[in-house]
Amino acid sequence: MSLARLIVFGWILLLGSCQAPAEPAAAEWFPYGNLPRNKPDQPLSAALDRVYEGSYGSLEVATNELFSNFKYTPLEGLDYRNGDGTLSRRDATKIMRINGKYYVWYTRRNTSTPPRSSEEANDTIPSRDWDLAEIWYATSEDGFVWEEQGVAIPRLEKPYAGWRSVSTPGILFWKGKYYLYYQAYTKMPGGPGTKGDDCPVGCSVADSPDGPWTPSNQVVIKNGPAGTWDQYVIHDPYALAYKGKIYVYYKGEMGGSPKVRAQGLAIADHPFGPFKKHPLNPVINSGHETALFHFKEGIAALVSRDGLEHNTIQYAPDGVNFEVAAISSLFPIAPGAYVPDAFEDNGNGRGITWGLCHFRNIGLAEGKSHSILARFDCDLSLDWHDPAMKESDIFNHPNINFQFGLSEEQRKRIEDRSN
Ligand code: AAL
Repeated sequence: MSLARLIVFGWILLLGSCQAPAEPAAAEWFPYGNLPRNKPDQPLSAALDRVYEGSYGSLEVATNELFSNFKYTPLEGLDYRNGDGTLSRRDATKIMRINGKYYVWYTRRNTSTPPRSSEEANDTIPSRDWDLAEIWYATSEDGFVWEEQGVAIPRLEKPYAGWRSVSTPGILFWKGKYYLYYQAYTKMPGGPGTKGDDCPVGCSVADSPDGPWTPSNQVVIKNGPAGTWDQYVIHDPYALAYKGKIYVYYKGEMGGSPKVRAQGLAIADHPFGPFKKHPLNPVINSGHETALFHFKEGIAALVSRDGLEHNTIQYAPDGVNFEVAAISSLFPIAPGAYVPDAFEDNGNGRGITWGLCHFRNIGLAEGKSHSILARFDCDLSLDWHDPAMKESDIFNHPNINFQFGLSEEQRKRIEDRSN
């Protein structure tokens, strides 16, 4: 090619690169209407490509079985002493239906005072809402009206883990027996010599959901070795039967401010262990108290509160490699879902439609901090379709947003910046 032709060709390329790309031919436009379920055979942007390459399954949230919004209902039947902060219930387990009744276990704190600072706390004054706590349980005919039945796991005797407090239970039904996992404190949460909320996990067994419960008197899921991501905290033990084994998902905390939290997985053949932590831990990069449930051949997770992928519903076809399947809002905090097939392990998980959650720090400003249990409903089920649960654009009164206003310091900084 002569120099002259090279110069002309170069100008054409240069001008071409400065011009907007040519409009696609009609055949290449992204199709309208039936919201293609299968990836169109044409160039796609990253945003459209991940619709088909990720776990979304479809561009349309209304047909995404793992998308739902959440509706809330106050529970009847549980007293909180007019919210004086001495009685708190939180961190509900998965719900089980046994002999025609729903069962749930939860952290119950009944102390002479509401939680105080770690400096003021002692053997009778709690340092946190879940300090000096026990595991209690309640039953219900309909999931709305609940009747508290009594203590399931009292604090253990010294020196066993759990003598300071037992909290945040997880329920497992395995080979005809019931197992309760729980955070087993030997140190005051947030107290001296801790990183803030250090504890391992203990476990107790019963032949009946009404007890009596016998503790294993051993730590069943140990903190990781020094320098590892879960060296201080093994929280929120959540057990499912999967692939013929016991899968316990749990939360670890990795320092940082606010703390970086992630979810790990420990697997065992027996409820008391030994548990082997998965080599790919952490398996979820966000979340706090995370509810999981069988879905098709895999495991789905409600990932709320913390982290890059908070307020997402995630799915792992193998129970280990989770991908974001949907994003939602107004997530339930510390969800304990009713998971009818939690212990069936049949490779055909059907999903969930409701559960209990909690609202925390109620009365905090008045020095009466406590938590209450509540009910959430959703449509994350393959056997149910409620279009009202499939709307992503929820409307809330502006006063809700105005409650989350600027602090005085932020407002001043903004005004100073604009002056
Ligand atoms: C909960 C859970 C664990 C934490 C505290 C009580 O929501 O994450 O149990 O330790 O908060």
